[in-house]
Amino acid sequence: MDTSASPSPFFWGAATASYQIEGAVNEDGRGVSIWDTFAHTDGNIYAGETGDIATDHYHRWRDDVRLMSELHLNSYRMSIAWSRIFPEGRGALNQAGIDFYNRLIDGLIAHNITPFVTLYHWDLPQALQNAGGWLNRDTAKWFADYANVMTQKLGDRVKHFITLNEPFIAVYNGHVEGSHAPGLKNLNYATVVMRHLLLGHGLAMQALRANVANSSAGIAYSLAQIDPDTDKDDDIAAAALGDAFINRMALEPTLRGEFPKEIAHMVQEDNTLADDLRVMRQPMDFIGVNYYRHYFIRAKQEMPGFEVLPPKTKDLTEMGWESYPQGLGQLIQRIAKDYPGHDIYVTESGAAYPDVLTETGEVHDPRRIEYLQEHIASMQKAQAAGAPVKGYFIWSFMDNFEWACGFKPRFGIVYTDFSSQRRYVKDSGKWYAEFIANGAHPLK
Ligand code: IFM
Repeated sequence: MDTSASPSPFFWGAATASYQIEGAVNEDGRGVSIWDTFAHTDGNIYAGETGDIATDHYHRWRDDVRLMSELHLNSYRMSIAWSRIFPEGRGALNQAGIDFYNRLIDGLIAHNITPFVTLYHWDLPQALQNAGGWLNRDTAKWFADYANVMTQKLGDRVKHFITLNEPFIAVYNGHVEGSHAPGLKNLNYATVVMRHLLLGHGLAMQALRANVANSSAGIAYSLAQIDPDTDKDDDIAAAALGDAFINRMALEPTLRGEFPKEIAHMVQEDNTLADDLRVMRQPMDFIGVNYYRHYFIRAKQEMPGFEVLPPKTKDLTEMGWESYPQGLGQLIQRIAKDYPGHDIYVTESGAAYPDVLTETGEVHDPRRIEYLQEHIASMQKAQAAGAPVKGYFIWSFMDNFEWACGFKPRFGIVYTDFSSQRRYVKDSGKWYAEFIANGAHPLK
């Protein structure tokens, strides 16, 4: 727990994840992850792209950190590739992996950039998938072992840890819909995988607390603003069920020690459930909000009993997602009210738009600037209303490998030319830098 007396600054940062930026998949002893396997399987990724090279951050991190500092970021959210540390997921430790992250973290600190380290951003070592992946309860224990090592190694300099990134997306995209690694498709897997991920979180938190003095830790939840399609009773009930499935399946066990009542029937009742829930509910310092989506939901007969409708507006990002800034403020206020006693970080917020690099090396992205301004304004309003928001991280620092969509959607405030690997600061990056440098005053 953070017991230091001096108040923290507001964290203005940007976020990335290991598989999306690092590349160097065969270097310095890194083991294979489920994303290597999934991306190298025909038909899984747009245009057959992979993260083999990604943004080559593994080799270019020094320049990237310098650029973050030039953009006045005071914080940076990054993730660790588990298979660089344990190539087989467990067992023999790969010191070269630790060395890489040590150098990166020292580089960030030398530039006065506070690292926020995510331990799991979806790149499970393939060897553990071969043993059942998150369907295997032991994976929770292996995750805790890995978290134990990482927090021992980094905890003298890193205080902010995020155990899991978006557990619901790992569950749904990876194990129900199959659009993400490991590509499984079974609704019955949802609560099994969630249970093991959250058990892993709880065990990892215990290790982290033992290893890191003055730690500040939490989860980055994927949270959507959800509204019923109509005011009919069955749509209202379906929206509550959708909210239980999409938002609260990860929130409630970790913050209240129970699965939401609407989906309790999907959870296997066995003699370890009560103990597992106790472990999942570890005291957390902050709740991370990754916010991108606004869903209208209506009732549906078939499982899971609700249906998410297509967006009702034409103003969509390149991902086909509605820009709905007021949803961020609504969610923040709801989280502050329903789960009091935690700081709140917007651990991801941002948008993909089809950017064009001009011949003079500029990228004019007014829609992204507008998106960011509106979302920051919405967050600031929630803060002014009393919500304890302490940081905002743009997704993403630079254009990178957007999972099944490959390199097509560009989320960065820095443009990546994937053929030369040169970086170009977009207008949105310049705007963010100026906004921070001028004191980050409330936006309208
Ligand atoms: O790129 C992802 C990130 O890895 C997790 N949150 C959503 C982003 C945009 O899809």
